[in-house]
Amino acid sequence: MSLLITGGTVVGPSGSYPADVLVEGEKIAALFVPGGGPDGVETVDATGKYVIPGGIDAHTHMELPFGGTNASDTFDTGTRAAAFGGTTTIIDFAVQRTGEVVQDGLAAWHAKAEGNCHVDYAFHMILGGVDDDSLKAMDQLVTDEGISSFKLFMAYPGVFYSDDGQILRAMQKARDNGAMIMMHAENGIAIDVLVQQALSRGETDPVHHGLTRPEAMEAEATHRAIRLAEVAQDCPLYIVHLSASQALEQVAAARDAGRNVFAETCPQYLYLTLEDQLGAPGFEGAKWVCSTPLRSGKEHHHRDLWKGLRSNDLAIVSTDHCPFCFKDQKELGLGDFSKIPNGIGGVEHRVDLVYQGVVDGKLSLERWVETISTTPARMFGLYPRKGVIAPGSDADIVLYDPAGRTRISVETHHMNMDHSAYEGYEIAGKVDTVISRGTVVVAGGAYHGRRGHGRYLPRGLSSYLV
Ligand code: DUC
Ligand code: ZN
Ligand code: ZN
Repeated sequence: MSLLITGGTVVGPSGSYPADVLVEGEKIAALFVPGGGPDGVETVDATGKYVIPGGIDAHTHMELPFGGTNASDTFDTGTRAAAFGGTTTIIDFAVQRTGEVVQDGLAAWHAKAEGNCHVDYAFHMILGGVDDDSLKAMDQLVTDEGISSFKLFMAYPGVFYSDDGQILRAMQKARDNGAMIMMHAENGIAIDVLVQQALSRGETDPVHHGLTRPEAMEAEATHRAIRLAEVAQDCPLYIVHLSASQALEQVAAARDAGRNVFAETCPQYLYLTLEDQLGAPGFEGAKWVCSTPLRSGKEHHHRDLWKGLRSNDLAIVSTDHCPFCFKDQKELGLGDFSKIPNGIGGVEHRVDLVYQGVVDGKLSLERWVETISTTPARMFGLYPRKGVIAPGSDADIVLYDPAGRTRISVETHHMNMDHSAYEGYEIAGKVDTVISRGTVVVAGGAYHGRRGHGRYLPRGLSSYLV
């Protein structure tokens, strides 16, 4: 089936220009000067709208077992919500639990996702234990399974934690096979001491989650990860969910020195604060317990992160979508903040929230598209199949209406959560139409997609490898 998108402005990292876009089957077939496309083809009128490549959320956790419960979005509910928000690809984290065979963890993730996704999906692999077997498995995943990135944790001792020796070994392996090491950079051993000390003083409210994970612990771990990657002959390193100015300084210094170091941030660190959300009265702040934590609005983190996005020291905005309901899930931590499951849901709102940065003059239109779609595709081996409006690419296309408005609320969102981290936020723009591999899945606020439409995407190596 053919579809001609007419009258819109195509936006990509290198510029914006009026063009009509012809979709044939699942692919983009051609771009035309306005009015230059074929006759007799079904058309979609994009007059006044931006025509952008579908969003790619490179960091989600559907159904993640965490803190005695599971993230509340399934691949079904989470990818449907993603589609509503203009995200047509997710890269979720398959998990190898400590002691488990890596390939078994991967098979379990495929079983959760297969046949359930509304948009395309790929996997990174969390290594819960680096040993001879998992190091060998890294090669097999890169070569045979289309998984070219591995997440390690400097946080969560006893759960996902890797020590420095394990991290170094995994980095050396990645240097050899071309994979990317993704790092949760917080000093979990020291943080656990601070947590126990706070609890013993009777400091049990959610805000203490943030206060016991200070900026210095993120900056120190970020620095350590960068130096370990240097020892591993400049293994490609990607810092996930970067939240703090001093951690950003470490990344910027490494990049200035020409190092193979990249980083992402998330909307929660661009908009929400330790005082206003995590510090909400009573137990309310539990909604915003995530790690890394929200940072103080009295410091300069938020401003610095926007600047980092402009300067490319921050390459990507992902969500770290890891939703838990307040009732029964966040409530596991009543009376003890350390038992609150860590995570915020936002897969539906990333495209809008970063667009608001364009409206606010913090980001260019082109950089918006780059940080939410093109760079994630390049960073994680999906380009040019994804992340660009160009002939031959998958027809994952969003028509975005700059004259529209979006009000974020639990009443209207599609994620499986009983609250919204962004309740009441108003965005001066709106996702209008969403096309996934040539199929219109969202139009006029209505859903036309289906569970099972989304396919697994084996990935190649990062385009940014040096
Ligand atoms: N951080 C979170 O907030 N949730 C899941 C895992 C993580 O690292
Ligand atoms: Zn993490
Ligand atoms: Zn995460």
